[in-house]
Amino acid sequence: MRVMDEKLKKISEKVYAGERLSFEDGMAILQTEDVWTLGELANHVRQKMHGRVTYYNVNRHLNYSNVCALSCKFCAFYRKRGQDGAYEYDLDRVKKEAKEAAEAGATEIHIVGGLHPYLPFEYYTEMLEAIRDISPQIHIKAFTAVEIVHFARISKRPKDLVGVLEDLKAAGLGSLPGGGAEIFDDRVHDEAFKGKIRSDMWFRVHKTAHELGLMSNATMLYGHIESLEDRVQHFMQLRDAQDEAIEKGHGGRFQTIIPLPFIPDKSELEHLPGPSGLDNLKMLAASRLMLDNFAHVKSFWIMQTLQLSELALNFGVDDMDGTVVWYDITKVGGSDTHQEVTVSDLRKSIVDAGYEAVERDTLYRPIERDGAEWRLAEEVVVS
Ligand code: V47
Repeated sequence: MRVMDEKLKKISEKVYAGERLSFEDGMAILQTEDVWTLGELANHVRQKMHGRVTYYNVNRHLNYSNVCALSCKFCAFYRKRGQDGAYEYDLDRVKKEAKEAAEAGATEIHIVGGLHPYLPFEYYTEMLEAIRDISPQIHIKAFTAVEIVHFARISKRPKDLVGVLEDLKAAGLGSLPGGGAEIFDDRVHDEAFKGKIRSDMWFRVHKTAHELGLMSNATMLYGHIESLEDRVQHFMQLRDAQDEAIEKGHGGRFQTIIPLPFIPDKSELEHLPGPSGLDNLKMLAASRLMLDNFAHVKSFWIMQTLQLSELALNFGVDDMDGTVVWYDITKVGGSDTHQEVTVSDLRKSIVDAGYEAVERDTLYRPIERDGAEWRLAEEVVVS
């Protein structure tokens, strides 16, 4: 027989009363073995916010280079220049990828790369301009906070984040992805990703973007050397920053939290086991419960698996992202987490789980699609 965790009883009262949860509540959530009650609570919030709707999008990832000045222990992607497997795309390759994405009906290109030591700032603005010229309709979600800080350095204005973001925006940047947040804790930072920006800079970049009216996302990389306290602290800091963004009312804010389970293979932390499936479910549910001011919780199925993502729709998740193309099979470039899915597989997964599949653009506006042609659903109603 199922026994309800006593600590979840108090949390349950708060959740049903719509009250904000505390740090201690966050700890109880991550420590509980009563995963079913946790799921019910996260699902209650999810249903209140989104009903049966589950979002997905048709996007392409563009990893322009894996050459990186940093050597983060958790990362299996980076290479040093000249090392076996190191690559960087020239503009022609970027254009080819953009053309393919547009022809495949993608609504978004998600761009991330390493901190390349030699490419000039113009490489990045030209990349954005080239994509915008090929398809003005595609939303460009690009560059993690650490890349933005790198651009400020290479364009010799280390303190001028506004200038850098304005230049990128003028060239076609639509929003910032949530990567590079890892875990907002200095001990973990110094041990696992020393050299990368600390949390204060990550937040400064996102706050600056929000002030310029740009939306952004947030991630948490968990299941490596961090503690449960670190995870809850990470939630609290994100929630505070989102309160501030909403209060300031500049228009920009965090849209989505994407908890990322650490995948140990081929990283310097390969000896660690990585999180379990249960841990992943708990983190998705905890994200929904702790981040009451975030509209969306995304299960990045490429890291979570499609099967777990399907189950997670009952644990607080309302969004399934991934590199999906409407008719085609596609792959994530440059990593060992290669998986393939068609849009119909993804939709089937959502419908089989009892939910309504809604295609969205990057800003969570519903899409009307006819093959590779698409437009915003509101536009259809208006015209
Ligand atoms: O920043 C690196 C993480 C991130 C590993 O904003 C790893 O919509 C697991 O941020 N195991 C990139 N994770 C991915 C990312 C993302 C993905 C999907 C959607 C969005 C969004 C953002 O992946 C990196 C880093 O935090 N990462 N190495 C690893 N071994």
